[in-house]
Amino acid sequence: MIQTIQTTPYADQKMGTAGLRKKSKVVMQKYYIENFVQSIFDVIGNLKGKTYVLGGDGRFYNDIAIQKIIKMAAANGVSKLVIGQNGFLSTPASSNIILKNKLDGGFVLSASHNPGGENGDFGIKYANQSGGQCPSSTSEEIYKHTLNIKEFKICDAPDIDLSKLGHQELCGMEIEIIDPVIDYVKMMEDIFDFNAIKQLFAKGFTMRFDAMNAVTGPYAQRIFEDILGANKGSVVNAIPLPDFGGLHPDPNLLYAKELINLMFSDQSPDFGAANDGDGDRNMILGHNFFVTPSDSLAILTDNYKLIPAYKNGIFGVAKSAATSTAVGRVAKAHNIGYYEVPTGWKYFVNLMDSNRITFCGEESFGTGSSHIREKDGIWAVLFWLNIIAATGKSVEQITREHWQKYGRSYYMRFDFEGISTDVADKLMADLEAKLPSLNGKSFENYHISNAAPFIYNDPVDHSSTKNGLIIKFADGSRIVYRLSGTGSSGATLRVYLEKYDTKNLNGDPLKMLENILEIALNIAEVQTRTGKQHADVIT
Ligand code: G16
Repeated sequence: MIQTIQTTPYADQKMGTAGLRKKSKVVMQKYYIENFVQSIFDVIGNLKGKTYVLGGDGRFYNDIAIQKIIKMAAANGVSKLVIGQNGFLSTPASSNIILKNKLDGGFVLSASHNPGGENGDFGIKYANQSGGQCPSSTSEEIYKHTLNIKEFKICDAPDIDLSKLGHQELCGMEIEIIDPVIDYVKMMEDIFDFNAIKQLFAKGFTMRFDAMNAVTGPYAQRIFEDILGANKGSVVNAIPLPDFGGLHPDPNLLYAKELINLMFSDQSPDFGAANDGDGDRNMILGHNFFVTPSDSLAILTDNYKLIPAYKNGIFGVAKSAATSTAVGRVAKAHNIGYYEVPTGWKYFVNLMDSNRITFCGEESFGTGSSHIREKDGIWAVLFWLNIIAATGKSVEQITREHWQKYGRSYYMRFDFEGISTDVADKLMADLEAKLPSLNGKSFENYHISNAAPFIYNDPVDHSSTKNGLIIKFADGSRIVYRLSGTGSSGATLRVYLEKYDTKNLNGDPLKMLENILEIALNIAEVQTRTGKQHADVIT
């Protein structure tokens, strides 16, 4: 039943910030998935005795890709696959299953927050035994392999019935179909004070969780409504759909419109949150109030003692370089380790594995802890609910008190999308060449104290990674430039701005950052080079 089929390479199977992300139609090309997956199996090698997790966010083409991967895993000698029922598994749930059962890795079929559907995006994230995505050195090896691939192995058999829980067998490989939610719920119960949160809801506290027609709907309904007692209907857009019902499943101010409109209205519940396609991103809202992901990381870290799993102490905390420096001040106050890494959750994994950090987060709506090796959307929501239950304070009160204590990092990100790759690469290369000449220069009242590429030297594996360009000002303000690594075509320039203030805590972020924005756009010649006068997305 095992067939070896001849194929020819594709030149574009390079993983980005988080796995391979492509237009669905690209992935639907003949043997596209097969080439990529065979390359992973070939690079891992020696698959006998190995067990992998498999699942996804249910987006378009998941059903086809998952059957291909099952049959290829069997043909390549994998011993066992653990698969989420009907092919569903959120990224955090998958990481948990790998870690808890000490498995060899896994595959999540998702392009995360990117839209789905035949005209949307598709993706594959490959995790190794750490429960986190493979390091860049491995993805580079896999990419090289894809460029020379000549054949793949596949088991010639009918499709597996993914709706049936329990054990099956294919070409000598064991398959276990599991409930995707049970283990994840148990893990959350072990971390947070569910009784306190239950009492909060029992007293009439209201919330709205927008699952954006993506994978977290079933997890959120089980946890928030069934277990914690939030009103029925608190979780909306709860059924995962192949095209996310036309939504862009990115929990931010632009794409989670329905939730934003509600939270900024008179009908607002006490608390609002959204997750992305595969359940690793989160957005936190209060009545008329938005918490930036950078502030959220700082606030969660500052309140770790309120959470049962962390109350006895945490290691350190880490953030991506582009994320605001707010959490750095908290780390200093608590005298815990503090690390800055390149954008990409995989860079946190070594720090967690070596007990250097417990918490980590990114400006791109990602927060998490060492309970798994991926960011975790529902974890962040539960953390906020636990703080609210323990303090009796609102989201706005908690955040404002945090600013009183530590000062406020005004922070925004401006994305210039759909730029040609050549233009974007040249903009970054020219800017990098210009950085040394900017050191010591002043723009209006802003004095540049340091302008340099961000270079990360991993303290564990000693690898070195360059990611983005940073301009620091004497008053603590910062500009960070990066090209996104999660797009499926063209390039996206991200310009991240931060201004720290200890006195004016109630300003409008756009107003507070308008001078730095102008400086940032001028220095990099963004408008003339991209032809865009304004950012396409502002978060
Ligand atoms: C992925 C990574 C994150 C990263 C984000 C944005 O998230 O896991 O670590 O911050 O992409 O990356 P970029 O700025 O390169 O587009 P996700 O949720 O898409 O898997």
